[in-house]
Amino acid sequence: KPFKRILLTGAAGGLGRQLRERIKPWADIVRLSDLADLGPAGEGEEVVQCDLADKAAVLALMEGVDVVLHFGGISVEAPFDAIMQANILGMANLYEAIHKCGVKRVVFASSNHTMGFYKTTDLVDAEMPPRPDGMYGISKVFGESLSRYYFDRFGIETVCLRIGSCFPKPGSARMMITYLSLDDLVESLRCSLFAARVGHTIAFGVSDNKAKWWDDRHSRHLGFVAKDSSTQFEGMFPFTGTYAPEDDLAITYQGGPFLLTGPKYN
Ligand code: NAI
Ligand code: 15L
Repeated sequence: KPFKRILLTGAAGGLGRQLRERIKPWADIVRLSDLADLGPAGEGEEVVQCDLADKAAVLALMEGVDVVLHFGGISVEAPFDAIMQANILGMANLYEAIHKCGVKRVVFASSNHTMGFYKTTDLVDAEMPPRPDGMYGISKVFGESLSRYYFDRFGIETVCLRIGSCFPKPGSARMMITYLSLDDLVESLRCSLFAARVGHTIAFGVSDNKAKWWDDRHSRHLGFVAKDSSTQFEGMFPFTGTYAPEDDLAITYQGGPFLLTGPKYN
């Protein structure tokens, strides 16, 4: 197999549980990690339960790892304290361990919420300045910036995949635009891990949906071509013509409902 050991963080999460089997062809051993229980290790698996905010535990977690798929952390808007531990301190711990252990490449599950304050009429690309839509989006911008530094300073390659909405089906009219199928996610991870050279790349993780907010011109070297589209779910979200006034922000900006939470500083 191409890699000896691949580390998947966030392996007990919605995406991690799906990826657990799908990434097995890529490495002799898949090391799965999460704060939450992962059940027993299956064949070709190692299971390590740990908190990303625990520096010593994260260093031990990285021992013997070739490549990392970093999906662990807080995945929605939340009080800043929680985001700070998992997504900011956790990210710093992760990259320090990656550097110390000689890991060559990382795929970081970033988010469309790094750009959530662009308007739904904008076409966004990876070279436009980040405009996060809350503490969660800000923490992902931190992760993108941190990984950029580790590439510039130490040559550790990272693909920051700004995932749209990766769920079995779109859950709203907005997600018809942001939908990423699981198969397309797996393919974008495969491309990110196996492309000859990725340097520090910011890419958008989105299927080939009819309406588009994101332009992938700066990540074509990954070779990712989406095969799926949200059109298969067309008709699920007919426009009713009426919105409550408090929904205005959610309609005007790409971050949608994340705009309505407001900063959760505490
Ligand atoms: P999820 O919330 O289901 O999974 C995240 C996992 O991280 C959980 O199992 C949780 O226990 C773990 N975690 C949280 N704090 C931790 C800590 N301090 N230490 C160790 N583990 C911790 O989220 P989901 O949907 O599976 O997303 C995975 C990743 O992809 C997240 O980083 C999320 O921000 C990102 N993403 C997901 C999108 C989606 O559409 N599902 C869209 C954009 C980004
Ligand atoms: C994200 O970043 C979240 O992790 C996910 O739960 C969805 O809310 C997604 O963005 C989205 O924008 O739909």
